Amino acid sequence: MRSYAAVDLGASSGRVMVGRVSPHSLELAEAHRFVNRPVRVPEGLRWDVLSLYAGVLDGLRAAGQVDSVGIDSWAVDYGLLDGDGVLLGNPVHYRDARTDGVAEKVWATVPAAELYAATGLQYAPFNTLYQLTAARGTSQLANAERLLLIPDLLSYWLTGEQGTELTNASTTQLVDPRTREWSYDVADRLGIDLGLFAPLRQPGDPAGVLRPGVLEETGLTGPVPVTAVGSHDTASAVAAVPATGERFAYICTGTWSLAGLELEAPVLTEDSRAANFTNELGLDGTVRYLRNIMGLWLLQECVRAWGEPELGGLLREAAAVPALRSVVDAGDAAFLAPGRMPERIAEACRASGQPVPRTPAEITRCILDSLALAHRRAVEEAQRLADHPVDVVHVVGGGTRNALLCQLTADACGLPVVAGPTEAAALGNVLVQARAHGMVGDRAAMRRLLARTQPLTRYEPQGGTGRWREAEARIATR
Ligand code: ADP
Ligand code: LRH
Repeated sequence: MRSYAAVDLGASSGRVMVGRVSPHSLELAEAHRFVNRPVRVPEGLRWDVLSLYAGVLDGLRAAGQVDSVGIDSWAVDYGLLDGDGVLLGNPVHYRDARTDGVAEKVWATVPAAELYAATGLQYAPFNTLYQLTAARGTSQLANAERLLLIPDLLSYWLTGEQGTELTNASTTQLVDPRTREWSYDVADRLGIDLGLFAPLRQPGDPAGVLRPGVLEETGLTGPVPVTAVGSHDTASAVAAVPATGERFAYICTGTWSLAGLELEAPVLTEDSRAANFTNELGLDGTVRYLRNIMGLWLLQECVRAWGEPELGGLLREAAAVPALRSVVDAGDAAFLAPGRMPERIAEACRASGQPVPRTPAEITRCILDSLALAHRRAVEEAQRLADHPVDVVHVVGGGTRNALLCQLTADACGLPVVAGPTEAAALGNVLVQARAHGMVGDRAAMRRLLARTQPLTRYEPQGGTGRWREAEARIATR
């Protein structure tokens, strides 16, 4: 039996979990959880990365002695360091408005179709490539000598060693998914200096040991190795999908819904680009072929606007609201920015000629129906575009605690949903460390261990998919 600490930072909360692993058992316990609250300063929306790092240290202290530490977080964002290795300002939040209108400038140099063929990434305004283009000419970027993605930045603070973990690097839109190396041509044409990035490292690679100062602050006894994991939280979550065969789709539900397939090779066709599917990199040469859907962010923002009512009660009321009265396009980037979410959802319903949801219960129902509809669409289109049929949809992440969403997703997809684990990213993080240290076997063995040890709930599809197809027709685009 060995213990591994998984630092997992989501957009809404961070946690340090401890996984106890043997070849036949897997237990996960929460050592510490803390809010991740972005801060709006005069220049825009920023991550409070120092408070996140403090949460990591508190978590490691609470975790106690472990055999290794791994870090994963949300994708695309980064910190810039000067020549002395000192952080230059607070990392910019991917929902910041600085990337508004930037894509068109990029496409004037590298047309969108060429960019997709080279990087396989779906268009999202916040891909690191667009963020770096938006940052051009700022004194911060001019003074930067190193760029570290968020998990790599925290790993650097813990160990003093720098690297760029591959799964998260693939979300920058600067990596070629065929070679799994930097896309030198794209970077060159856009004037992006790849020398800013530390060398690539793979999930499972050693990433240093905790510094003496960190050992002192956390009360741990060294040496404690840090191990690179799938440092993109979605890569870790997909690694922890408890699938028992090949014919499965997954939906990682949290702040975002990431819905798609695990493939052996990228799909870089024009149809795939038009459908806005992404080819992010996963473990062991796999590709995470998926679509980003706004996810429970829509509900988080409404709940914030309503003064944080209790979620359980709200979901019970939403379950009693008639189904599919109004739906919005939960893939629409118009919902990306924070603020006025109940009003924006009502406006979208009005604009598409549907009844306008008014009460919190009605708006919540509209969000959950819309998410299930977007899940259906992504699962169906991914199968067609990748020619990879599935028999089951695995739902993992915080959304597994929302039984109504899981049932609606099964109904909309017309497929059984297997929900769980809830802390999939942390489990994927733990298992990649365990594998690197020889405690578990290959990816299939990791999944068998998950399927055997983790509580899972099965939802059978009900009611036929006809009414979902009808609702789909009400919203013009994805
Ligand atoms: P992230 O990692 O992106 O921060 P999580 O995977 O932690 O997100 O999921 C957070 C979401 O899980 C919340 O926005 C909420 O909608 C859902 N959730 C959390 N707890 C519950 C609960 N008790 N009942 C229903 N849904 C829940
Ligand atoms: C989910 C996630 C997702 C990214 C988004 C920025 O936490 O990593 O995969 O697209 O955050």
